[in-house]
Amino acid sequence: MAINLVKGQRINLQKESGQKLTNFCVGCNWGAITKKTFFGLATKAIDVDLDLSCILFNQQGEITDYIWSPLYNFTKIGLPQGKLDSNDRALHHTGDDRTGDQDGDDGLDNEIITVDLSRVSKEINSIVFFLNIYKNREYEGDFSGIPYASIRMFEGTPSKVNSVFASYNVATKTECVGKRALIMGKLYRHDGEWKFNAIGDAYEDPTIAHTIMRVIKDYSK
Ligand SMILES: [Ca+2]
Ligand SMILES: [Ca+2]
Repeated sequence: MAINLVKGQRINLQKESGQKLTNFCVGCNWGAITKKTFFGLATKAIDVDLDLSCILFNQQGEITDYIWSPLYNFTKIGLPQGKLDSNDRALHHTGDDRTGDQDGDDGLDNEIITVDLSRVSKEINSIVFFLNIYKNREYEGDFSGIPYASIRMFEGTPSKVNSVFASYNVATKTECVGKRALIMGKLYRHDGEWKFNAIGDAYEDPTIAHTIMRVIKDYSK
């Protein structure tokens, strides 16, 4: 049975078999909005662009590495160009999905960061995952307007889910109404073991740059 994460919950990365969860995917599944047109006779999909990202910190809480979409370029405000791999290659992002599921829930996650904890550089002490809504031309709303949006940790590959370890339902959370950014949670080392803290804090951040600055300031330790 997958763990249904509750805001603030801290969990051990231990499977029911007793083995440690080491190789897994952190993914987000969401759908485009279906809108009726022509007096309700036809439907049209409105693209929803969510972005899953993470920032890696050392023990001192200093930003050490990051993953966010390469389509973002914040060099003007002093943030580095986005990239899909961590420097140690332990984490990999499958790429920026800019539309969401167009034909209903396909059961697969639209953006995924694969994680191999055994390869994470020794200097990394925590990895904070977060989700943003990109304000595209079609959708400028909040999480509550999206038909479904969920985040989960699972074993398998981006195209095949073998076993869901934990999940968190974003679109149905009342605290996500009016919010466009979600600090999902943090993988962190504690006494030599990796653990996960389901932070679940939602914010009205207008852009991902605001959330990046927020994570660096408030979630680094
Ligand atoms: Ca996206
Ligand atoms: Ca999907």
